[in-house]
Amino acid sequence: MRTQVGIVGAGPAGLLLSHLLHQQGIASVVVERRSESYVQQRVRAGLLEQGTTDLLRQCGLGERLAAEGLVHEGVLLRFDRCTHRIPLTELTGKTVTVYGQQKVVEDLIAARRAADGTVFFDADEVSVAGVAGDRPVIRAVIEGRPVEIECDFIAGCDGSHGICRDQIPAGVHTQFEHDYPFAWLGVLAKVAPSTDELIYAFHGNGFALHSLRSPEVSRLYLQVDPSEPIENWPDQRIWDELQTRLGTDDGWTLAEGPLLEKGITAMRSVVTEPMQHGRLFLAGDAAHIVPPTGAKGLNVAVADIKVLAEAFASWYAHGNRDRLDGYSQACLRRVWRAQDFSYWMTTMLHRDPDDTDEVLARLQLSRLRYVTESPAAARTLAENYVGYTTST
Ligand code: RFL
Ligand code: PHB
Repeated sequence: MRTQVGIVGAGPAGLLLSHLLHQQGIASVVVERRSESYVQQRVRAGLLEQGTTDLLRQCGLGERLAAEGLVHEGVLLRFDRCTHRIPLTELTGKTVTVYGQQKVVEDLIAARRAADGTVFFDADEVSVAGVAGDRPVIRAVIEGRPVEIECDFIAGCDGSHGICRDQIPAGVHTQFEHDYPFAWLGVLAKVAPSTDELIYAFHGNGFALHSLRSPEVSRLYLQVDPSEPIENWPDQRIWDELQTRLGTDDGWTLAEGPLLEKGITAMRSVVTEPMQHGRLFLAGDAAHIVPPTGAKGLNVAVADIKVLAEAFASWYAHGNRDRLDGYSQACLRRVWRAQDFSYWMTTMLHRDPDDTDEVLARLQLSRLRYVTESPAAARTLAENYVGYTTST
């Protein structure tokens, strides 16, 4: 089999790349190791920056987004049992939209299907070879048969546990990594959200986040110890802890409901530099991971794909490799800005288990008060939260 761009991974990054390439008349094949239903049901991100929704609209994926996306003009910070609003739109002119990553993936799969795009789900033994030469290949076992796909280029969109990153030789790339001493327990609850805007809460017991998915479904998160098994968190303990951490003195109440899903995710910051080698280009979580507190992961993945799709278009239309050669450099400034913002939000809002004398907690409270009192500081948060576009 032959194609122009072979794509490993059918997450939002891989599917969006395939969709954008198709719109430029460039052929691609997507190879995914999981089943289609697994990929469509995986509960993850929820918050899209305006740059992301603009791109989705421009490439023909705006219809359901307009009908079901919840557009937000502000975000709430809660500490000392009080709520403080950061007016995002007033401060930046931009909005953010709550639209589950699952829906983005569903929309992309529907678009690829409508265009007769090739997406192989349930692929076994996926491997990649020859990225330093002229004819890289993706090999896999698909429906029990070995398949070899010859490509002009390979896009590694296979997430944080993928195989593509390992194709960059150790001496050629550097992996920057930082682990955090906390994890997130995330739940999806069948109950109307108790808030119209996201609430990020700092509490002595740890961080909590109240997000939304739809008028009937809430998404909530709790900071937990990364070593703690999910079995330690029966549903009622989760609600009790959410009530404690999100509690206020102004009469606000948190409605409880049945939990549809729950899972624990460790928090890490990772960046691979450069994000390319020979004919291999990494994008999204395959190249970088951010802690979720800044809601940046999916948005940075989409930003990578925009740059990469334009670089492929420039190569295939004009034979010009400059944009492909400059891909990594073009992406990394934004990646590090997202890393810094995510680190800043994370350390401002999580309770550090080693902070026994509570010095850090005092500093965090001071920072939170500053961010909610000073228009300059609030603007810094707002412009990063809605998506800061660096000048080159
Ligand atoms: P994905 O989504 O992980 O997709 C990678 C795909 O590659 C497949 N794969 C392979 N396929 C073939 N062969 C192999 N050897 C393969 N190995 C892996 C996988 O099965 C998968 O289908 O990466 P992608 O496309 O780069 O997308 C990145 C986003 O998924 C991620 O950054 C976000 O979900 C992060 N994130 C958030 N981002 C936001 O922008 N806003 C948010 O509000 C937000 N909240 C979150 C999040 C991530 C979370 N978790 C669970 C990590 C909240 C959470 C809890
Ligand atoms: C989500 O809705 O899943 C979500 C929202 C904001 C974040 C992280 C996750 O910072």
